[in-house]
Amino acid sequence: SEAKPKLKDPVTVEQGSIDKSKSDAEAVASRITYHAEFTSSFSPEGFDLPKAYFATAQSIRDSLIINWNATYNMYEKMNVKQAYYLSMEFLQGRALLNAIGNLELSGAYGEALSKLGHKLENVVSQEPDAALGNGGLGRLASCFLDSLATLNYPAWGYGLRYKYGLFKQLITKEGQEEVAENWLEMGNPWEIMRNDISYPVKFYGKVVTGSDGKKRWIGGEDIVAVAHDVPIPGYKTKTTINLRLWSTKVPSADFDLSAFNSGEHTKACESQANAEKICYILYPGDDSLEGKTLRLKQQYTLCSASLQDIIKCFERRSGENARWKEFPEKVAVQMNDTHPTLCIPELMRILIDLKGVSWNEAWDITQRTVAYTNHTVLPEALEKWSLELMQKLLPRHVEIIEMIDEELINGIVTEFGKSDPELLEKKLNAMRILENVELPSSIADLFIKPKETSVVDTSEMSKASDNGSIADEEDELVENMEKEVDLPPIPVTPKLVRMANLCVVGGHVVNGVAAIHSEIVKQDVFNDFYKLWPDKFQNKTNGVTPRRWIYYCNPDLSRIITKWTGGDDWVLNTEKLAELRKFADNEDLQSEWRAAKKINKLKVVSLIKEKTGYSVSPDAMFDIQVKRIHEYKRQLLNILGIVYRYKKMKEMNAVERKDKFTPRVCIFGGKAFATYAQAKRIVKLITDVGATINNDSEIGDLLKVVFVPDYNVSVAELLIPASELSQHISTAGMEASGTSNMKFSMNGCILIGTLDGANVEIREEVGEDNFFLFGAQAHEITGLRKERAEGKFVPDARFEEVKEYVRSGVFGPYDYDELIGSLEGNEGFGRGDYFLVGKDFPSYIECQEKVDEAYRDQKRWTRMSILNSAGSYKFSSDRTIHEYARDIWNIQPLQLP
Ligand code: B1H
Repeated sequence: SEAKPKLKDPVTVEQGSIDKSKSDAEAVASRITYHAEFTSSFSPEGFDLPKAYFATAQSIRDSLIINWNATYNMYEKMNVKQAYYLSMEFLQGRALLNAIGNLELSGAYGEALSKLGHKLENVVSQEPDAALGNGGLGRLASCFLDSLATLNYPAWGYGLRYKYGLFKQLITKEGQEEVAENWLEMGNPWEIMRNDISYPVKFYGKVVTGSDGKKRWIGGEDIVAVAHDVPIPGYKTKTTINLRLWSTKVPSADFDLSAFNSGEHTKACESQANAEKICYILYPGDDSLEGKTLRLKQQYTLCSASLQDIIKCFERRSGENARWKEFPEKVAVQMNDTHPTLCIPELMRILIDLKGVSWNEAWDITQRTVAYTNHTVLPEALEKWSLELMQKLLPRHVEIIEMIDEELINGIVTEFGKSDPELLEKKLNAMRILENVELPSSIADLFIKPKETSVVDTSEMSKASDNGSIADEEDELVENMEKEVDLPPIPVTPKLVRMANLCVVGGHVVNGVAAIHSEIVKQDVFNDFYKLWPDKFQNKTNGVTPRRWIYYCNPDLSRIITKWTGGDDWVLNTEKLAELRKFADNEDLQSEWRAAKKINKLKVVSLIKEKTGYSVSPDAMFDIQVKRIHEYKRQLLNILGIVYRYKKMKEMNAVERKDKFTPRVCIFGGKAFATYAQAKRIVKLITDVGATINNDSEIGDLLKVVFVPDYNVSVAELLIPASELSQHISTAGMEASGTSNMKFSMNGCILIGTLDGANVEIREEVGEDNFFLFGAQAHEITGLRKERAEGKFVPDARFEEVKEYVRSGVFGPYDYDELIGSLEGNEGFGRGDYFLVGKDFPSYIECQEKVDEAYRDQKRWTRMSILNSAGSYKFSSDRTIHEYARDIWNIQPLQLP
């Protein structure tokens, strides 16, 4: 009985994880069959692939739970400072192969499954992608979790458990269609639902002041957020950190039993449905007031539940010694973009209203705890919430935000004095958190106002309009104008909360995500703040995990790297990749390198056949652009370049064509936001161009154009290893960083791109000769737009020719006027070629000619390819995470013995 563990003893890592000495295929197989029988949600007979996937995942989950518990217990005991990464998006992709690999059990699992009649790779591909994100921002969060666990940093992620992942994209004759992605339909073997970890979250209601002078937020709508934990295993370490995702429900007492019994079923279920829909989908459409309200509820749920959890943990770990001013010594909260900005007023509210901390101390604690990462400088993407909506939904938070704004105003007045009212007004307008909200009269009196005649900015209005108040004001405006023709226009000025300004003011660090982007953040977007608080601003160039993005997705290349760098330690120390440089011209390495690429290309040939029906040649150059479809990312430039190429081919005879052009398969992938009409037209054009070119027997394998539907992490894991050229061609200054550029480069793909985002640093690292550069630079863009607006821009004849060709109907009857028209004229945003496709077109197609030439010399190309992998080591998210840990969070690694 001595040897038997008592029930209350926690299972140790040694007891629970698969013991290395016994981790042979048999031990693994017996675990899998155990789960197939006892924890499976499948019928008893048979062991087909879906069941094999679940049983396999559950068997590895056991090991993850053991390691999770051990890691958690260590953090509890050691009470070290922990970082919390709050994000509306986590684009995790599949987990099984990653978990098996990180626990170094690939061999055992491969063998065990083959004994059970399956191939590991087939089992792995059963897993649906966890697509709780839409693009780079969410995938970055997932790469960060991988690095945090691998590097043994005490850290957790917090997000929402969306019932439906990012929509599934169908490509039909009409273009893109969206279908709900029910990723949880078959159950999710990775999550552990914590029924005992839930927090109340409140909306609406009102603020009252008690007899003690304390504010209390009462009434309103109450929901509950419930924790679901997803273990995140590090690579070759026991550290297993946590991604805690919240789902929402009503407090159980809220079910209206009597309404249900009296037949009012819908009414009885209403509050349930209301609460649950918060976690239905990521980024619900927000054109309606309901949509906006739901998005704000999502953001607040994430912030409130996570902070309550973090605070509870702080109190528990600190015990009786808990002192609030030490909170920032135990907790670092990172806000992934502005979506979790409500952390700031929520932490203030909890500290002041619930914990009795004074305003000044709460402000000091909040500022020292939170930090903000900016991911975009596009003005329309910098979130602004209607003050009116926020006031209704979160009345106490608005009081706090108003206080913060007032203190900021006072600070600005102190800083700049009252002697130059014009300068002061400029600063206040740029820096205030509240927009279009009156200044305190003592300050407003400084400015003698000329009569208001400001023009209404309709684009801003459509984003900011919330509950019809703007429409009402507009109606009133029209009515007034009809009555009295001479009336000056009444300014329509919705009151707004600028979330980014709140983040800059409320956090201790603001960081951009690539060197050039961080400069734009400092010199342009937040320049007034930068001048005031230069030390607050930092750069943290993004990175990607080399585990998922080379080691697991490209096993053939990985074996070669391991062989030529003398071991597999490059997976943890990517600097070792640089050792490939000295072999860049070695013929043996070159031929192995090309063979690996060929194997990966063959996989993509099958993928393309399966998903699109098109047959493509594995001997042609694979030229890939995969990312969200957006005008600034300029898929339009790419497809117009292809159209130009096709037109030139058609003008030549077969011999000339073969002489001039290198055979290419041009691959596109990416989703357009469901309501982004222009992006959807771009998808339609790509597929129409593909349909014409791919069926043109004269052209054959010289040019193919395919749109791979439903681009996601798993599709990326196939495409990136097979890529030879990839396109990162955004209008300079508009792509904050990009992260696929890093993944492509690591996998020996050569980039064609503008000097934008992380391209700038990639080019520096891999060498100018190994990067195809074209296009205008960021500092020229404003001037170029001005030149256009003044009608001084003369488009290149080749650009005119290509637009005309599309309009001529060669690619089908679809009316492309609105798309092509956006590249013409001289007007505002999205029109008058705002993204400068026409300006960059000549340098782009000339650069593509250089690509053709380089590819013809396969030795030269392979050298460039090797030098890309070798030079990509800086872009490991391990490097990025070390920098965040050191410069922002001040956390130290802590490893299980
Ligand atoms: C990035 C977003 C984003 N920046 C709002 N901003 C969204 C903002 O639907 N929304 O509300 C969705 C996404 N995503 C990306 O972040 C940048 O464009 C990339 O350049 C960058 O690499 C990535 C990670 O930093």
